[in-house]
Amino acid sequence: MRFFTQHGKRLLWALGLSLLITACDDQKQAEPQNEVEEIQGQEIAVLTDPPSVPPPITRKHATKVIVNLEVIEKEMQMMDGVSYVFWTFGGTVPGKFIRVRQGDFVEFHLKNHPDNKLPHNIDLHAVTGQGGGAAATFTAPGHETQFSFTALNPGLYIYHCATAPVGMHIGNGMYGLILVEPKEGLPKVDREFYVCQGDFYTTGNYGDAGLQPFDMAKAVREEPDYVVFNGKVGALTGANALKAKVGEKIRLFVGNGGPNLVSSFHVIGEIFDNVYREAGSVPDHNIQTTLIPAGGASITEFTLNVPGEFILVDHSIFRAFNKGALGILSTEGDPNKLLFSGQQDDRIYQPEGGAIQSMPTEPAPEAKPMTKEEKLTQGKNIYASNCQACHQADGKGIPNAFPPLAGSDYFANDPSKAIMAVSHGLSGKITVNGKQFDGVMPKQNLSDAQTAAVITYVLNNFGNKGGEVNPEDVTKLRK
Ligand code: HEC
Ligand SMILES: [Cu+2]
Repeated sequence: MRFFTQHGKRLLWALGLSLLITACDDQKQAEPQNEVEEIQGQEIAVLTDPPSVPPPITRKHATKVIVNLEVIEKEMQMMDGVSYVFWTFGGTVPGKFIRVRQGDFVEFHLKNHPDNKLPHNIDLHAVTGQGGGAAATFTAPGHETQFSFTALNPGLYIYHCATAPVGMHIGNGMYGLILVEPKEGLPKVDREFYVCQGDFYTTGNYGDAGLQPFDMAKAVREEPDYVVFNGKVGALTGANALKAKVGEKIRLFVGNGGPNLVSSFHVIGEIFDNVYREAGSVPDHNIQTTLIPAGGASITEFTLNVPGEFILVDHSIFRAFNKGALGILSTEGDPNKLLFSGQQDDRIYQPEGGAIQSMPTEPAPEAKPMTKEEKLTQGKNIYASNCQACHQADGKGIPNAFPPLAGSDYFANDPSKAIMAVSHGLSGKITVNGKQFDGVMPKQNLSDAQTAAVITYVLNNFGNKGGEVNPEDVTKLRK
């Protein structure tokens, strides 16, 4: 009896084990394969500065790859006129782009330049192992450390410094991307670019000139002064814009170093044909905006069908237009009017019809000449609904954007200049009260009587010196 029970137990145990083994087998099939390949030969990794990417890997086998990365603490521009002491992997923000193949055996050397003041290390998200290599690479200034790992999982991974205070090391620019290409490689494209977003915290506000120290309190509150692509306001605009041609297939390797913000990455005027969301292995299609976590990445691909200046933004849009998260992909080539026409028409739109805007019993205001009093009352309303959004309720405008109408010397001695601005629009460099403006004021779709009213209102308010404009004055200038 005793024997039978024991035997039965053993039988059950064996059955359970074999079930477990079968289950494991099934699981193995469903999960990505990452068994270790035989290593053949060795090479030194080609590392590139943003926005360049090392060439695609054509090898069909795993190899030993030696990566030499040097930490450099150095002063660079955060924006023209604003400098900052960045801590970098390789002298740039983001750091050098590293490209290896799945299965590669990576021998990693981290060098901390002797002129640096602090110890640093590296946590590569591509590493399976303690701290992503952080403790293994803790490196004092003037030292070099080494560790190795096998790149098991393909994907695009952030690497960053993980030396305490970690937020400060990342916040000073210590991050970059490492691509582990799948064994079969990535589909061929015409151009690849390296873009990485980061948020920065300075004692001064956005644009305050000079050398700006890191502001720990702002970083803890997650209130960045700068949110930028590739370490600087304008790193990807003007002469630094990314360049491509119509018909080309583009791949963007986009990372987000943080330290705090999540990016809503978008390219204005493009739709991503493929997005490897969070840099996973299977692409989604037809994506407009993709979220990139802090400490994460995304691969986006699209074909350029028409020429234009395609604008890369974090679609948390104040970051783009007020904190720097804006880049340009400048695309040359022949237009295709069928795919995109550009503006084809601009005409007056009056849903109620031009004449029905007054009570039928009263004569239309434009027919009966307005008294100055009437102009002031009507002008006030026109100002509130047509001008105030830009020139502000107090007429003082917004520095560097919208010039003041209050005490403006631009039209003080010649109200026709104000009439011209409203009836024709105004653009290009102008000086108002000693300040230069270079904006665009759209032409205002107002009738001659309405224009006369609003300018009379402006002339008699905001500390201006008075006067009156008649519809005929506008009619004359309108031509
Ligand atoms: C969309 C924003 C916008 C709106 C709306 C707008 N303006 Fe302007 N305005 C501007 C800009 C920008 C300039 C400067 C253009 C330049 O730099 O060449 C300007 C310049 C002017 C100027 C000459 C410069 C100065 O300060 O004296 C006058 C006068 C003026 N606007 C009046 C008006 C009036 C009146 C209205 C409403 C009927 C109006 N604007 C509506 C943006 C706007
Ligand atoms: Cu560091």
